[in-house]
Amino acid sequence: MRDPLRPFVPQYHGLLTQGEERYTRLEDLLGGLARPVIMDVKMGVRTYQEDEMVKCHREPTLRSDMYHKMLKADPGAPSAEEHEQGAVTKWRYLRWRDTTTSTSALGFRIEGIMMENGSVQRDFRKMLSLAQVTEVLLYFTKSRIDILTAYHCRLQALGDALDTSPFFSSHEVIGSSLLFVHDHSGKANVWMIDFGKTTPSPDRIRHDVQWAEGNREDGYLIGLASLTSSLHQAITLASQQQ
Ligand code: I3P
Repeated sequence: MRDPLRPFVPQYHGLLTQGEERYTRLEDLLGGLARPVIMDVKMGVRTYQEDEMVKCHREPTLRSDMYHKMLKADPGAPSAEEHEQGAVTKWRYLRWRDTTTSTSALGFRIEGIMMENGSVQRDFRKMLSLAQVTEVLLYFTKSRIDILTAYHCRLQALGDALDTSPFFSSHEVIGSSLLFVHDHSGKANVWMIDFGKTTPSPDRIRHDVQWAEGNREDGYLIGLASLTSSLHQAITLASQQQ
């Protein structure tokens, strides 16, 4: 891959076959980090593909597991009909997740954080505003300006690479994450991961406009701009605190 995005994705080390199973070998993104602190941020203004929406309208498949996840988070979220059938379609669930988190409004959502003691937090549904995200970033980095600055620089470099990447302009990038990793020594990096729902597009994708049915836009750059701005705010606040 000669694309400018190459330094931002894990290196590919080929396929490995063990018995009946085939594995893809990828670079260990946590290599060289002592007790890493990790944050997964799902990018874009939507996390479902247009095809998933079309399929749901044509031949809806009901998912009771997703109904129960929805019910647990907000008993009032399912409609009367969904309560009756005890299930929702996947598209309905993914859309609900997008509109009740910062995905639709900010173009990204924090999916989970693992701190250096191994504790994992996954419930960031109430983090809807940029100010709330900034608070999470300060918590995640323990307000360390060196780490926040390293992340900010890396996101700026990613933005430059995305601007010139032929891969990016020709693909719809859905459900992909940015993985933030650092440790107490101050090593910090950001990687693009999860391309399971990234598909080639016949038309050029801008990534910086809202999605409308048929335009295939994912809003990835809307999310990157919000995230970069939140990091900038975090650096300002951390500097004032010290
Ligand atoms: C899951 C999340 C995943 C999705 C998965 C959902 O919901 O949206 O991205 O997998 O679908 O259950 P949550 O994070 O709220 O638990 P895909 O990205 O592959 O669609 P699945 O259950 O069909 O795997």
